[in-house]
Amino acid sequence: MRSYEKYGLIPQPVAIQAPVDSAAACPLRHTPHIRRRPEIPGLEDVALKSWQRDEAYRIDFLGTGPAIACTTLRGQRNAQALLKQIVSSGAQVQTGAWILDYPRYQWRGLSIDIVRHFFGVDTLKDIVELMASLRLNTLHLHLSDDQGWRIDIPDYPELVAASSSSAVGGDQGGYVSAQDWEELRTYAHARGVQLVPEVDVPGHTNAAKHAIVGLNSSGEVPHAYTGIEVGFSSLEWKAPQTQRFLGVIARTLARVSDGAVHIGGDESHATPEEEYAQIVTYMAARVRETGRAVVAWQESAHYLKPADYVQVWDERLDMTAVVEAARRGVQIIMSPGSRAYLDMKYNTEERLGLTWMGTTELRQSLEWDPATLIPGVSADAVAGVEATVWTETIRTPEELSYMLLPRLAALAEVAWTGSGVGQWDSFATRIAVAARSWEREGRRFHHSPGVIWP
Ligand code: TNX
Repeated sequence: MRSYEKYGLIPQPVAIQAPVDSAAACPLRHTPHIRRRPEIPGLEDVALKSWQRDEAYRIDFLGTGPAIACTTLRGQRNAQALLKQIVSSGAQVQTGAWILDYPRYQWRGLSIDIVRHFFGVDTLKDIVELMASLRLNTLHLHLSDDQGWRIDIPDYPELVAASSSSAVGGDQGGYVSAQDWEELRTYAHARGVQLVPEVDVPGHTNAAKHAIVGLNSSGEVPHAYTGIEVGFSSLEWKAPQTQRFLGVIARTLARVSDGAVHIGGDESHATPEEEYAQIVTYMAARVRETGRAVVAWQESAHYLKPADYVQVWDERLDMTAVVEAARRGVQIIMSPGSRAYLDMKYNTEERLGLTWMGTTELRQSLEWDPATLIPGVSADAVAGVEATVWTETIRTPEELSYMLLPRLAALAEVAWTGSGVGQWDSFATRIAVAARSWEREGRRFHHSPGVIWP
């Protein structure tokens, strides 16, 4: 075990200097001394992007306690999250030690499907806490799908009235009110996590069409849906309410977003190509008008503009449009199904999860490099990494935790350090220490092979 591995740091910081063991221990429980300054000692000559400098920090372990140097509150929060991991590990740090750190990718996310099964603000807050501990900064919430509608839209009260109570398998639904959202947002901001709301169009819209007659050109609404098929529903460009609906959704989500609005665009197998282009183009334009950034799944890559984001999820599909988008200046978020889909089963024996991308153990979530995943997409075009969890089979907060952990920690390591290739041995040692904190916090996690769990 290398000396720093006993601290259970995840993600691994850029540089750690540990002095000889004979030095006196730093009193870790002293409130850290925090200094904001224009330059962080040790990073003066490192070429960093301005957002990286904002997130960077240095911790010196002194005889008087830890001292944090950072340029912004973001850096300070990152430092505090790391200090918390050290303290929870129970290990000592000698005076004279220091840590210098900054992230490789700016977008370090987790997306949660709260439609197939509903998870409310208390569960989401708990996940925000977990994210902050892993220095993740983006919580993307999937708020609409065939099975339900999960956010109150004041201009269309019928959405939650008619479509929020349903969920997969006839289970209980729910929705997030404006007040719930603000509560979650305040909580997330205090921990450095931004919220990205998603309403998925033009597919995955059975619940919207069930609630709003005017989204159906036939004038008849479809039945509520509680199965787990995908790709059968579609908005219709010519239906009387479609354009108004898209505009209202774009404006409402822009108001509750922290910078980006996700418009979906995936698996629209029931949408004719021409209508797909009309709807995605129209919706993206409505979002851009609000000043928010557009995010969409990879199928819509062809319709996105520079400064939009495209989220890659099925690396088996043809990547031509994604590569072209990246060349135009569209930023890429990497959520490859075989690595980042935390609803895939760990192994074939598991009760929970799906297998359309195979099974995914911890090591597979770790050992990949977003910069080389898609030939033709340059490292500079990659904005970051997002883990996703879809909840067709996941019904309780305990089950959700079990699917997230330990794999979310591997994705956080990739997003922060840039690549998990070659990191397994070190990671496996560190995660065994980190898992002791999860146990204390009552978080359920899967005991992936290759780790000596507590
Ligand atoms: C694909 S990923 C979907 C979701 C499913 C998920 C299940 C994506 C953009 N669409 O609708 O829930 O697979 O793993």
